[in-house]
Amino acid sequence: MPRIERFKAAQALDAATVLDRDGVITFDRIFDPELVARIGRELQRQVPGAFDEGARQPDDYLSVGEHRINGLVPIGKRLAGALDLLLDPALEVLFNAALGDGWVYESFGVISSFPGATLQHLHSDDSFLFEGSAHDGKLPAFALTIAIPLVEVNDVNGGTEFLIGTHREQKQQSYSGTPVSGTLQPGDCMIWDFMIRHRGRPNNSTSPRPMLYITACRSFWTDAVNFKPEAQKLVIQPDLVWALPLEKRRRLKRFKPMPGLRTGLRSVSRAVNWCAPALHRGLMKLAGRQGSPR
Ligand SMILES: O=C(O)CCC(=O)C(=O)O
Repeated sequence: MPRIERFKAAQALDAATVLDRDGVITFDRIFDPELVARIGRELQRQVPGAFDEGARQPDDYLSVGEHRINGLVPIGKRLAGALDLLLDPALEVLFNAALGDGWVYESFGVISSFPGATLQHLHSDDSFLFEGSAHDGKLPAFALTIAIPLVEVNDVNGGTEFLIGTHREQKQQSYSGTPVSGTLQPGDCMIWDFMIRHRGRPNNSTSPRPMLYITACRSFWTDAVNFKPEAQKLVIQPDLVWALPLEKRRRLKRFKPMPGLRTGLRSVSRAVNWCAPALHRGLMKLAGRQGSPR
């Protein structure tokens, strides 16, 4: 009977080999559960809709099944701990091996199933690159999904189940084989190849089942399937990024700055420069600023 293999942080290279073979792996206790709990409390304050179906939904939220949502979450100062998760050394080793040295983060958000969520349809996280060609089902990983549970995930509140190995199969109408899943504790994380066929299981508990939901990918690829073209997929408070050493910052190079006074002023300045360059030059002179070289 296939199963989802579990690894410790120190086994990240072995995890990469199995991820390539099976399409999904679990890391046990890779993160400090107390840090994950703190992030969960802050997320509940900022995005109540990820914890209560009746509350305000996350930005750019998508319904991904009955009583099941997926939404983007900006990383501000109070969620800065999320960067410690993203930049964890074991993930760096795994993603280098699975996605190549130039890999980057593409999106950061949350996925929740609420009480009453039913079995999701079987799917891959992307449409099929090169569908109908000889390359279909033969591609190395180009994107990975990272799910970090904020509560225990078990048979009652329903984790995600996978058809092992289907990331290397051509698209089919139906699949044989028995889907497998596994329990998760806060501090664990599950990582899967975008192409593996999987689905969320029913949530038969009385509580929500939120997980941080993140995409990492090769540098040529961007997610044009799961988000609107204008979606802000990775929004971070800029000083949190600039404070990082270069080798960590490069994993976040797709980030968009959190809107604040400075970004607002910069947008107004750009608009004035575009519509009335002479006025813009005058204003910049008044403000004692040189135009910035591009
Ligand atoms: O909720 C889950 O367990 C998985 C959800 C999922 O795979 C998706 O929405 O793409």
